[in-house]
Amino acid sequence: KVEDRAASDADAAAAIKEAILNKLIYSVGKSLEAASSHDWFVATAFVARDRIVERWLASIDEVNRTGRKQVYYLSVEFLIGRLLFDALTNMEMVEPTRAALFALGVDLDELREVEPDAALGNGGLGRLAACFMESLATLSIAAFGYGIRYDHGLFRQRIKDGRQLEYPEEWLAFGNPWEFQRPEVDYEIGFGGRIEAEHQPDGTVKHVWLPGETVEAVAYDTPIAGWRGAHINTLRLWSARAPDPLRLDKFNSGDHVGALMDQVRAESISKVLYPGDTTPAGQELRLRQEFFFASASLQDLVLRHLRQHGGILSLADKVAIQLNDTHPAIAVAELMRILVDLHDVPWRDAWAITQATFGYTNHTLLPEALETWPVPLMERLLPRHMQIIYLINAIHLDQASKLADSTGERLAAISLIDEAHGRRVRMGHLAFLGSHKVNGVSRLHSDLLKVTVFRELDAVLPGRITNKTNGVTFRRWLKEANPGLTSLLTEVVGDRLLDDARLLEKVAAVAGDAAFQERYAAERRANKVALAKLVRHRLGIKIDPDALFDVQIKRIHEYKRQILNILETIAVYDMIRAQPMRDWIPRVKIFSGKAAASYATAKLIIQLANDVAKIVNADPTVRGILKVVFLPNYNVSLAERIIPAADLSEQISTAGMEASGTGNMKLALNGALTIGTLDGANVEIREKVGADNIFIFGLTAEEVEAHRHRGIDGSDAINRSAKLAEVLEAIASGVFSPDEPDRYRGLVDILIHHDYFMVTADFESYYEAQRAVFRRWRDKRSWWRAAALNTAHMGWFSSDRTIAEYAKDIWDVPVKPPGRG
Ligand code: 26V
Repeated sequence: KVEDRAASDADAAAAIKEAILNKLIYSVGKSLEAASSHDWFVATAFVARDRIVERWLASIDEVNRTGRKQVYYLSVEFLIGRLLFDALTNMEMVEPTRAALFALGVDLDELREVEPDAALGNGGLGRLAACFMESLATLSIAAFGYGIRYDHGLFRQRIKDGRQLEYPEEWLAFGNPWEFQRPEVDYEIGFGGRIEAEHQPDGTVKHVWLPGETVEAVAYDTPIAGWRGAHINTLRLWSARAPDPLRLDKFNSGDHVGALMDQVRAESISKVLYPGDTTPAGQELRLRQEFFFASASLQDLVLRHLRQHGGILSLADKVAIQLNDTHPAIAVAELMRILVDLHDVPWRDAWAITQATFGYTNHTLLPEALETWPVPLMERLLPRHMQIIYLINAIHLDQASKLADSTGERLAAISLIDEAHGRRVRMGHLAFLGSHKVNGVSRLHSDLLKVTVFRELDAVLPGRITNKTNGVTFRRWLKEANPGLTSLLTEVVGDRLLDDARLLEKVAAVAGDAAFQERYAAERRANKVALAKLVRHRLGIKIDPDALFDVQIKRIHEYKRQILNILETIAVYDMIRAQPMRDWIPRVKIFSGKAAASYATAKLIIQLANDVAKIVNADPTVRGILKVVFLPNYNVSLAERIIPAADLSEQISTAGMEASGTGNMKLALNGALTIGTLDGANVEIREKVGADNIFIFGLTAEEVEAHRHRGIDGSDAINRSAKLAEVLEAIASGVFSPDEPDRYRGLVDILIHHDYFMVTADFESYYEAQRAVFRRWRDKRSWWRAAALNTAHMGWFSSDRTIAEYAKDIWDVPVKPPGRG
């Protein structure tokens, strides 16, 4: 048996080796001798892609034959990262490919580093979309992801003199081996122009939109393989093209630049990802992006539906569309236009189809992040859609006004038009009305939706809001990121671990076992050694793998409170200096994350972290007991290196402000203990891993609300904490910015007088929680037991579970778990 397996492994490796050589020569056009590591990467990617494509065509064929319902996931962001190991892992080719390349003198792990990250997203929302694509395929759901093929993804971050600098990102510079351009799949996207009303013989009026400008959307397809390759879906990204490549008349008259103007204007739509994160850039280009991809996606899926099923009236039976936040919400009006104007469906029927087809996921409660568009802008750019929105609104308000408890105030709150801030269209409201289900992304977040942004809509349309707690794909975030730990876990739970993540529960039985703990800790240590090497290599900072790695990795934002973490770091620094010879626990504070280019306070927080790192790391009295590291250019690939090496996971947002978090899940799964507030999915993580195995501190969402009501001055909290006062005084007086002593005075003033994010109110409680972490760390048996129990109980946070819930409760499509027949 064993010999058979070895022989077939060797056969597999030999076949892959032949295939790679073939690709290198005939598709890359290089000889063995001349090939660069990038050439080897492309050749290897092509081999994996070939195997995926075979199954892809079979999947497409099966879906066409059976005519089963299709899910469409519309998202302006897909934060994918690298794809080589996703492809190899899910096609179960990693080991034979490693052996094949080894025989060719090439190291697979070096090749892996050559691939650029596809960073077509800002943070949590975009990464969630990427995890969902993988789980959709894993569960054999017939699904398309629709988005934008940005020429440039999220900016590359460099730190110079402690400050963030942004550089353009160039993921396509060396081509993209995973995608297929589909020049024949293109649609016209209109903007502006006017509407003609044609009076029909039957007394009705037909509206014809005559756009003033058109742009073409061209499809690029990337196949997404599910676990064990059972099903392959398509990620279809749209690229903008001008209908005419150049104005020859202008060119011939000598205006060579002017000849290209229209092209530049059209193609700017898919040029670059908005790096805004949570503050809506009130930009015309952003609205153009949103309509561009929403319209292209709808035209595409309607055409596919008509080809497969003949008539438009069955759309809702065969199609489910999920709106990932409000960014594609204009699709509600666009589908109404397609149904009513282009297919002559009566308004009432069209509205029923629209609502039955769409679902809407909300990802944030931050008021500044809820998209609204000025009415004049909408009227200019999308005149017909604005008419449709007015009509939807009129019917909606008319119905609501007939309810017994209807008041003018309530009608104003549920209207699609916000009249209080200079007439703006509320895109969240449009998505809500146009959908049969609206969901938040953690239980707390979904509950809060009902009492905050959608309070009035929920009262008028009760039962529409549901919860779908986020999840992450364990193929990437456990097996690919942490192969050593995954092998150990597989020994305990069996090799169906990635088919059914709940099997991880079996680890609980051995969590207290000394021999198991030793092996668990050894895997973790190897990861920490690897991260220490990376830190040394990139920053020249030496860190001790046996120190506690305390990690905060996420976008930099005031509500995520990196500053709270920095304050605690300084408090500990002060103590070490006061009593250098106490038996301190060696700790490394690791920060990584990007700030929106226009978010001045977030950029100042980055600078503070770097300034503190510089002072602390150079202080001889500290002797390496405390190190502070800011790793530049946080992205998916860097996360894959940090997460398996983290001991402590910082999830310390102001309660009520982080919709869910997903980094919290990845870190706990890999055995980091969480220090966090009762916010987002932390609440559910505590329930699953047990209150003894997580460090919860701080105000609850309710208490934050009450506290804010009383005022947001931090003075009282500061007066009550000598430690906090001392830390703030040090920052404000320039201890960490001797070259510019006033650099952080403004930042400290915010905390003292306008502490909206409750940093001062939570400081003492956070500080105490950190001391509890230290006490636990001293008892290594207790620590590793808790870590193993975290891993054991995190199975529920697999995105397979999340997607199965969407399939059942929102999309009404069947799922087929992997690995069974
Ligand atoms: C807004 C904007 C505004 C215009 C510029 C570009 C841009 C990009 C993104 C956003 C909204 C970001 C919302 C978001 O990422 N929410 C996160 O979603 C995660 C997945 O559900 C969740 O885990 C995080 O808690 C939540 O912050």
